[in-house]
Amino acid sequence: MDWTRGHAIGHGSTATVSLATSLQSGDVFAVKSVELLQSEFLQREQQILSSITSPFIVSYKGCDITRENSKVMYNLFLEYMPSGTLSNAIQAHGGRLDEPSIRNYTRQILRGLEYIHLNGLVHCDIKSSNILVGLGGAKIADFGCAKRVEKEGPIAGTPMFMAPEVARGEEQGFASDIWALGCAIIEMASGSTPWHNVNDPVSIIYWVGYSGHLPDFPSCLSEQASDFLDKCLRRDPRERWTASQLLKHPFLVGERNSHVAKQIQESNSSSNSPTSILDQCFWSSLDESESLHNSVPVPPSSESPAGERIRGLSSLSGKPGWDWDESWTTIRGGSRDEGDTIMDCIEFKDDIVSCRKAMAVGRSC
Ligand code: 3AM
Repeated sequence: MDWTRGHAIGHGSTATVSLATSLQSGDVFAVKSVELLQSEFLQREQQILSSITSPFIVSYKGCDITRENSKVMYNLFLEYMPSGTLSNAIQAHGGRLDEPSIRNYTRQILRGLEYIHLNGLVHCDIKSSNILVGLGGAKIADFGCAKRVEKEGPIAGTPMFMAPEVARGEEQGFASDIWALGCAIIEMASGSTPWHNVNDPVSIIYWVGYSGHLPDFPSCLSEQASDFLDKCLRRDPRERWTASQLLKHPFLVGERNSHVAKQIQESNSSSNSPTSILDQCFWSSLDESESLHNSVPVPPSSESPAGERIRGLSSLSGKPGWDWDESWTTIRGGSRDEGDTIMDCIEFKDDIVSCRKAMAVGRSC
């Protein structure tokens, strides 16, 4: 397809997004572009998007390679979503959405999640800035971290949206997307990300993975909405509801179908033998300064056994790669050579210098 690039409409963590026009049809679309040499995530997104189609997923329209200003660019064509991200929509509504809007967006995101999960895919980076809004509602976008559930892969995502099992580097499956959806509901209801009072990523990962705590539930939510959130934010992934189950929750379908939810609840509690997700060895290794009773997480000391555990996250077989902007964007793993340190993957910004120091302990930088 011949096309011309228009103005830039956004900047993601891996690419710049511009408006584009097809020279043949005059159709307007969005083009996500990055230099070919750095296009691994965009190419991964292309592979996934080109294999799926749903009204709740941003549509794939093709890809090509161009030479522009002596740079070779990889371009991914997407349907144009004129209203920007859900994050933009939250800000435009004064920092929080009302419950009917939260319900509508949640239903649309869940339909997208149900579809990709049924197709064996995990998104791995659900958050309001990766949901695009158009005239017909919300669609899931940014599949740069997505993976097939059966494939062992590196941990990816955004610290404050990470499920406990992801933060601990154990697994990243369908249930991890459901936890992230719960975090996106907190964003819609409160205008803040979960754990927003914690200001460095090491503390967040530590806290999410090992504290046993849940994010604060926004007090403005109705009982039904809070119950829905509770089904998303179970620390044990086996206790979290699936996308299909959540689509039948009374918050989305209304009270008259609440008996379906009751059945789901009963079958969940009989099929799961609840086990503590807390790692006793870890807890027994905590010293006083790392006590659970701290209201603000304390990063583990580099010398402590808990510190060892956190540092261990960086040497998992699929070690995390770190990359975020000032609004805490995405950790992406897997693109680095074996010899790289975790720190090589961080885009340094003033506010994460403390993280740089903390994560660099014991590793060459
Ligand atoms: O940089 P901001 O947040 O303003 O809205 C998306 C976001 O804008 C925009 O690109 C930025 C990074 O994701 N964007 C991404 N895909 C888009 C699409 N298909 C898009 N805008 C319109 N249509």
